[in-house]
Amino acid sequence: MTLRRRAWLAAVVATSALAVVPPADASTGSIPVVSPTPQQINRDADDVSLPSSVVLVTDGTTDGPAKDLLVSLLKQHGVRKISAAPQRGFVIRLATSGDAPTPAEGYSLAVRRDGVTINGRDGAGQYYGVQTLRQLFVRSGHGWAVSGVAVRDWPNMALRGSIEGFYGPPWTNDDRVRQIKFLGETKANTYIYSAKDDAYLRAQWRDPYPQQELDALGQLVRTANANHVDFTYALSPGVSICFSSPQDVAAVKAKFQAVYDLGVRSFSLPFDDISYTKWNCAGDQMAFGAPGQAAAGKAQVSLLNEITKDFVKTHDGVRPLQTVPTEYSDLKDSPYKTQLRENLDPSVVVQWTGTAVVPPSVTNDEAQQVSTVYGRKVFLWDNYPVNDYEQSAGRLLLAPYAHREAGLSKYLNGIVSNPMNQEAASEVAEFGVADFSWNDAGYSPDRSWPQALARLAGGDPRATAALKVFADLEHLAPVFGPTPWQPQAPVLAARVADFWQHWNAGDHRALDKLRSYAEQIRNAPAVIRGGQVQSAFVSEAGPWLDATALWGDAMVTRLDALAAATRRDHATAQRLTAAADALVKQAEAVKTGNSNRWGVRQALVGDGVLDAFLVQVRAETVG
Ligand code: LTM
Repeated sequence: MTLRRRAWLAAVVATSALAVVPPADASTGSIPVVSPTPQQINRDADDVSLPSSVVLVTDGTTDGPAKDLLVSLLKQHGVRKISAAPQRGFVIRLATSGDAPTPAEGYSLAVRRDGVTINGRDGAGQYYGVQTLRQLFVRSGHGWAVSGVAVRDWPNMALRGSIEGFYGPPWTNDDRVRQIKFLGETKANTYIYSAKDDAYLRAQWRDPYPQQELDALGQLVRTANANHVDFTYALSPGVSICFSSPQDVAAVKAKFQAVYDLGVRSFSLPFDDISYTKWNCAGDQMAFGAPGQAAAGKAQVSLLNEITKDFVKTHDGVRPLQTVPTEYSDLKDSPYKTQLRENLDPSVVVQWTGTAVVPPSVTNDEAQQVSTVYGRKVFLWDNYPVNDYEQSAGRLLLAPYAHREAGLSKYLNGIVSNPMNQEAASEVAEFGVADFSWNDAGYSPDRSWPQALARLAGGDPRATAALKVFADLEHLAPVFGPTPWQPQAPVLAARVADFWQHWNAGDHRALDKLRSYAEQIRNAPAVIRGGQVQSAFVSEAGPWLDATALWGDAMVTRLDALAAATRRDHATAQRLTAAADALVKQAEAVKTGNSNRWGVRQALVGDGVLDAFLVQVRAETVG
């Protein structure tokens, strides 16, 4: 075993109970970690040294963003000269080819002694082949080598990514640029721009954009195109539209045209969270009948079909229109859904959130049922890790993406995650969404989640370990009801249970063991802040990190008080108990800042587990 692998294994064993796939190791010939999990990856040969001079062979089919990414990766890995002229040497080929796997966006990648060949089914396939190559570089002496693997890979779902669809402060454009680059890196191809509190998308949907806003949108669209991400423009006119008004239909088209001119080629008309049992104008009653579910279905279908006929199909390169129906979170058939099933243009893509707005799981059986109800495969709007509802107030949602059944790709044409108002923190769950939607059969939350944390930590092992401790304390995933779909702090809860079991059996060595984990909690924020962790995450998580340091300190102090009481040093036990009480007060006083729809709240950390444990230890100490 190499020193590097031994050090890595030691770090994993010390910090996590989860199974993790080890990084590439040149000497053992193991298969490197590639995310999303490839469909097929084989170790074909030894690692191949990357020389400082390479030949790059391209042709008319070579994709621009794929080539740009490739060139920058080669430069980052010590290549100083890239020549185009056909000659001998280390040759890298990048093109569209019939040798690539057949599914759209598929690619093959082969590493040989004399070079690397990336064949894409299309431009996106080439780009994803290069994203895989990015993960194949391994250190070799003072230089770099490429893992000797052969990959054949393709996505199981056509649409993968995120929908900025939450209430509360929308992301900044810097957040969006970071998000779009993240999506490209994780082979996700969809960003839906649908922030609820962006006035131009919903409350004032008819208003044209001022030039400054258009310029900012244009920058995002260019970033998306450079990262193979479809910037999907989602206009929500349902709050005030008069469906039968030619002026309102023209206003929708004008809004779409303005962003089409910026390069947008993907559009959505969401109708979620509106009243569909009243009309916004008298004309709709004449055109569609008395207000009600069926009439609402008719009116929405008429707009969606008109925009498909007279915008989507008349504009070059525009992808099928998307919508979110007003009934988006159940399986029951209804007069509304009947209208959509029977009359909606078959090309229109319909979104669905599962059996609830925030479902505890998504199964094949449910997805099959809903695809029957809507008469088409559906596109999952997954309300995780969004934190804009009451039960999520005060929380960062950092648990793995889980409880989605392998096999969903048969019934879903895609998944987009609705993230938190905190962009960088959302990337933890979104990483899993990208992994699952690429290869649902090969997905494992236990493998994907540590990879997401390691990525956030910039590959820094100490910071990754600290992030695991921190994320465990932000693990609770709520639903709209009282029972969360993922529990709070499972690692801490298991350690606490183990502690009491031993303590109650008279084994006082348990205290030291738990104290060292309490120290990890106390120290995690400083390690995260001092390591290579993405700076946007560190700033978004600021209040939760502050609170974690205080809760960790309180836990260490409480355990020290218990130790003092056990050796009958009551004065010390009392002093430390008072000190821990003060730390708990300070921890409870840390607020989130006004970053969500729910405003300023307590920044919750391990709630229900850590605080409850501290109460129990206090009782054990002072009687
Ligand atoms: O989920 C949908 C389709 N619509 C809204 C979202 O905008 C919101 O972020 C989530 C979570 O609160 N709930 C919704 O109903």
